[in-house]
Amino acid sequence: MFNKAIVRRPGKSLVKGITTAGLGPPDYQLALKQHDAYIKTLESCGLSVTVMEADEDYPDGMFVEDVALLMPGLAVITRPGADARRGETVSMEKALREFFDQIEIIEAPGTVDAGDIMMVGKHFYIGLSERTNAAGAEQMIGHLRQYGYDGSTVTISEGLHFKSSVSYLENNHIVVTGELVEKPELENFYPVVISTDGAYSANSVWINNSVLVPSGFPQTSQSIAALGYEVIELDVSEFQKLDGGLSCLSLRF
Ligand code: CIR
Repeated sequence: MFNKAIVRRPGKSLVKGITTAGLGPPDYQLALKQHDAYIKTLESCGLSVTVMEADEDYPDGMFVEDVALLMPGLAVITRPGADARRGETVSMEKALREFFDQIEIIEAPGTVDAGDIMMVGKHFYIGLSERTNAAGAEQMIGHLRQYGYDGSTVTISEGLHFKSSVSYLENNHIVVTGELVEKPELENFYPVVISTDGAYSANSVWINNSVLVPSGFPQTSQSIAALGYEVIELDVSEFQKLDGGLSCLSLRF
């Protein structure tokens, strides 16, 4: 169960965020509205939400999931793979000091975006991607082991992050798409397989038996509801324009 979340408001500079989506620039006012609805939804799932102010120096700053990995008793501050995002960790570390006594930090030459990390109980699957390198994953696993957790790596070649293509819904269920459908590392999970046209919805978020699913993917919603979860659809079109999904917009703990 989660009881808290941290989000950061989008700034006007979001139009300068990193993207490969080719969907045009996001609309700031609409992004704010979608972000408001996202916060309300987290609250409706029982989370107390800390809202950090926008930081105009970091156009991708609202994608807070990438800059820290949180678990009971430990926060690890990452070292984001994109240069333009590296400084996002400074304010996040400050915010997390309120909640965590134990904080570890990924150092150069390691890079980690926590969007590449999927938590399954005490085990963390770490995607090796364009953003997360082997040195970063090795440091991360070292920190995890020190605190009674463990981790393993999965090499990926499609999508921005590992969790762009797979989400853990608890109860051994995953939502999965693309190359990850066939990955031996994930073969013991019960998969909801998403076709390539619905790939964006493979980034869904389990929160206390509800699952947030991006709107516009009825097949995904139906398949997840059929497993017994309450599905909540949310429109995050403006964040999709920056390659961001539902999970990236919050840190849940
Ligand atoms: C980036 O390229 O870093 C941002 N535009 C999108 C980050 C999305 N984060 C995530 O999937 N965890």
